[in-house]
Amino acid sequence: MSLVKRYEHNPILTKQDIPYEVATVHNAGIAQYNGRTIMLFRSHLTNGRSIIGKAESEDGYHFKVDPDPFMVPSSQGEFAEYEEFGVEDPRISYIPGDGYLITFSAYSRHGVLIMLARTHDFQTVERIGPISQADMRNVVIFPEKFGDYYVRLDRPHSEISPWSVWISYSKDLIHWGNSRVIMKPVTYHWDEMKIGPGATPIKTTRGWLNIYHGVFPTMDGSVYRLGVALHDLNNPSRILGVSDRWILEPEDPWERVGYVHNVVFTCGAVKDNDQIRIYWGAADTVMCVGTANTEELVDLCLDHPRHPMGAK
Ligand code: BMA
Repeated sequence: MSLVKRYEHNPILTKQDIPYEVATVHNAGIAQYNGRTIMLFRSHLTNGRSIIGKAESEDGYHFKVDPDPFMVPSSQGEFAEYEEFGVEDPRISYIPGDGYLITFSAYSRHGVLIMLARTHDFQTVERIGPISQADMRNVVIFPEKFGDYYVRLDRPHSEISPWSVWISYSKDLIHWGNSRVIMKPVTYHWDEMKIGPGATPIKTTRGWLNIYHGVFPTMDGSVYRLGVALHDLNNPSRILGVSDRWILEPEDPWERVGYVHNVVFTCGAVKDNDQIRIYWGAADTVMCVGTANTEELVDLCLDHPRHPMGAK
């Protein structure tokens, strides 16, 4: 049984839809803006480095792509040194009063770190600056403040393994701290190699739903799947349950074969009545979408849990 119902016309965006030359279209951040669904997708250029494009849709399934990229690596100014090798995997969080906050991975000779940018209209975008040291990836900010604090999920990309999900706090979006690890892979489990935050967390009546990715190493390379965890509404460092089973794995031909085989990877999902529309990059090559019932995902976290910290 698949909890995520794939859209029958997947993939919804491929390089053929892009008006400029790219090799891939994947790992898109998603937001609702003025009643439309905005997609900020990553594309590899034909030199292997990544940029971020923008597409928008009235129904969440049919997207129209902007004629020009939305963000390319800065070529001048104080951040150019950190974006030289590309910008990847954006996540978007709308916080009333703050606008649309975009976290993305910036690659350079100094490693990978997280940059924060902001837009109010998806026409112009302002870089706020780096919000981590190297090496860090997959940072996603909760779309609400907790008291005086912004809260984010982190994934240090370090020598220390297995790579796990951390949480950090900030009063001003720039200086983050009080960091701690809250969720780890489970040995000989579908996510045993590494896990990382995926979509911007979605608020439900029973907790924040965190759709994350988990990786399993095989003789044929790594398999990226999606799982779900539920975080306490008032204290997101407290995990109420992590589902023992995955919710999505590579099955369709374009999920199994592509730039990187056997990958489903999400950076964004949105509420759609009682459903969640989940968007995922497939095989690092195309974008797909599917829906899942919100309450079913929450039940899964609570009814079939595994230990958040990886204990057996
Ligand atoms: C991860 C990141 C993602 C990518 C995935 C599969 O480490 O690089 O951007 O989708 O690998 O290649």
